[in-house]
Amino acid sequence: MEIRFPDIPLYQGWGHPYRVEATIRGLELVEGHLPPEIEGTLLRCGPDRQYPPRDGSDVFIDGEGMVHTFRFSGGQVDYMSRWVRTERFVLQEKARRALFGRYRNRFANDPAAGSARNGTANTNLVFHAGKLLALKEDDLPYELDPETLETRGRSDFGGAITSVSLSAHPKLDLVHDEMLTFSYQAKGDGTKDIVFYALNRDGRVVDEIWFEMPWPGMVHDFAVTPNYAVFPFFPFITDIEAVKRGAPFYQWHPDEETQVAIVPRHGTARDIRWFRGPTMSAGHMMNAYEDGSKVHLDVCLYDGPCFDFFPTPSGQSFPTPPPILTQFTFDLSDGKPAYTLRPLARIPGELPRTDDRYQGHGYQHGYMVAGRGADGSSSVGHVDHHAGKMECWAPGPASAVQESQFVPRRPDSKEGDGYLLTVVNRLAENHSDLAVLDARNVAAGPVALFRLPVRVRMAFHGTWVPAETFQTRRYGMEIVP
Ligand code: V55
Ligand code: FE
Repeated sequence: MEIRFPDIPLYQGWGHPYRVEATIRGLELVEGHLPPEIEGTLLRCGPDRQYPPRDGSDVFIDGEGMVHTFRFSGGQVDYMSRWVRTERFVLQEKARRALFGRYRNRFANDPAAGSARNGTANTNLVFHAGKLLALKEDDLPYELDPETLETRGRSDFGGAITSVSLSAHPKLDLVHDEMLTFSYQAKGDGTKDIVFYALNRDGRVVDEIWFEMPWPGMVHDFAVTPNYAVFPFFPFITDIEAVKRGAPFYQWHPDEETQVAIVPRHGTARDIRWFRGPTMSAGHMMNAYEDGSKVHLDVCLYDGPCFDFFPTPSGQSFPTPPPILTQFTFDLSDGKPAYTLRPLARIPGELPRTDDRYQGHGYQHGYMVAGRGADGSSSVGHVDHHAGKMECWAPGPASAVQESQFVPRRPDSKEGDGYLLTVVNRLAENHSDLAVLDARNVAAGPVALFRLPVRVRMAFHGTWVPAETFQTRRYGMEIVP
């Protein structure tokens, strides 16, 4: 069987499948100096096609999970990339070809895929309760060896998780070592079930709230505050009968409103408050926090469908302007189901992050991938919510940044006092760099810049694990008032 990737826009230039597992001991430093207090590992995850897709088409959220690690130790940075050996990957490796159909469509699988799960582990990583997990929202996590990145197998936390999948956007409470997460379509493809989980530092489920979504939807991300879990439902809806006939896994329903569930974390499904508003969509939340009787939720919000490859049931797709960081405000005191919207930035941005210690709390600093030039370039954006200002660092022509990771200078540093670690894609030169920015002065550009001889294909999300945390299994971080 010949291996020939189709000539589709997704695979042109930087997007071409890379399929390289690399090991580089000691990246080359080309600018500045590495601050010695950065000790730990940046882990990132993204898709990379193992074999040409079965029907010649692909979407950027599919493809086998490739994990990238940057280990900062003793003044040097080691890089490693490894595919996650999912059930799907291993079967395809033996067959030497793709066996799985279109994105999440198990009805389009080769019979040789049998009853194996579609999960690609291609979206994010989390280290919790001593486990390093690679995540994709349509399957349970895959546990990896933190040292070698060898795949240990799928994990349901020893039977504690009974949903069929777990979100790729868990939130970690870095002070109390809790993981807050959820599963949607939690009883199988096309089901309306959703469940919120809180797992303690030992990986035991301490809160579990099941409820029903308004429809069998896509819930890519959520947000938490000390008292609430916030779930927005945008109308990307699964019609499993249409999927059987070959339709995309989701269809966009412009006639449905946005609905938001505010779930009391320690309450029951009966206590959920529902809100409604105009049809919009989003993948990613920057943060949420409480303010008296109000809950604020900051979202990279699209005025339309954020994916053009999930058209309406009649096959219509819409061009959607780029996302604007926008605050939803829910007032829990007045009993009304409406929310308000307020833009927080003028420059479009995606892949929002914060100083992770402040997830769920009032916060000043946010970080995003900002803007997008005609040549595919983009910038690191720093939003200062208190000053109402945004500053950017552009890495230069034909250079795009990936999602930034904040690293606090010390576990008890003030909010935003630390560094941003950002992979920079040199689109014309076909390699990547790793930039280390002072998070208090993003516009000044990197304090250290490392050059990789290889490219780091677009990864979605990642996490930072301090060197000690791999040993102690504790983050031991503090929130400074
Ligand atoms: C999203 C991303 C996914 C996915 C479903 O950004 C939704 C939204 C990276 O994979 O499978
Ligand atoms: Fe995501």
